[in-house]
Amino acid sequence: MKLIVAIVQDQDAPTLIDELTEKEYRITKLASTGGFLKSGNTTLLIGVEDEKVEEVIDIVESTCKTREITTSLLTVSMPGDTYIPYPLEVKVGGATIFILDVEKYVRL
Ligand code: 2BA
Repeated sequence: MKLIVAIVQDQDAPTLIDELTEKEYRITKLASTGGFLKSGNTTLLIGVEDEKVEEVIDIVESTCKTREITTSLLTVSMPGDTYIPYPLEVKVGGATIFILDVEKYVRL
């Protein structure tokens, strides 16, 4: 068994969860925050049999879109605490996926 950890954009999460639930996958949704943009994203934990991993990746790929995001990061430019915002273009991927081996799975 594998644990798929998928970090996706909030906008894509509802459709992805619907698609996976419809195919009878079990999911846990976590509200997460990206370290770089410091804005919200969604992390899904999906426990699956080994042979289902590719199907889940395909569903994530077909549901989650890459987007260009313009954000404004604040930087301290002067010793006098002056903050200057500057625009930053970032391409946020459709999904970041980690696949981990599960040693044991218990549902009581
Ligand atoms: P964030 O950390 O908010 O990153 C958003 C996007 O900013 C990233 O998109 C990437 O394009 C850019 N970025 C991130 N760190 C950067 C850096 N140090 N320098 C320059 N640009 C940087 P994605 O790579 O598609 O990542 C989307 C979200 O997935 C991330 O949000 C983070 O929450 C998660 N993530 C990505 N890679 C990860 C990893 N290796 N470990 C843990 N979480 C990861």
